[in-house]
Amino acid sequence: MKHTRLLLISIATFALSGPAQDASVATIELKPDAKNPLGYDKTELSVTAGQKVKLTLNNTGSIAPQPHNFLLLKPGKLDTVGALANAMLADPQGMAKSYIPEAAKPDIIVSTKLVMPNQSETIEFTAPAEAGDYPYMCTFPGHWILMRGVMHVTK
Ligand SMILES: [Cu+2]
Repeated sequence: MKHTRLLLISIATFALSGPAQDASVATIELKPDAKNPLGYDKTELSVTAGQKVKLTLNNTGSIAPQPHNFLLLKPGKLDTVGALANAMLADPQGMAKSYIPEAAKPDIIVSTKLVMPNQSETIEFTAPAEAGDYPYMCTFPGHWILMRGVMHVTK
């Protein structure tokens, strides 16, 4: 009798804390574009300032599979980080560093590691508190020119 009751309580607790109950989390899935292997399928994202974000980079469905990553940057930093990403092409440790430039770290809000074809990675973070347009990009060599987008953060 006692056991049944405990079980019911834990099921109820689980249901309340389950992800489907939490409408305040922005759930985003990004994939390579089905037709353009060097682009994301979404080039614009919208979240609310300070909102919890659960973002999955799902590297499937591309006609030409490639590794990809996702870096969310401070406003106005796309070209700066892009130039650093280009310079990493010559770095023999590039792959091990997920092609995330060390010098770009102050400009990176959040990033995934390099996600191989048919793999995915989910990151959870809090959207910036300041409203604005935050660029995102893939820093695998040669990708960022096309593989980029903007996360609109609104109040
Ligand atoms: Cu890429």
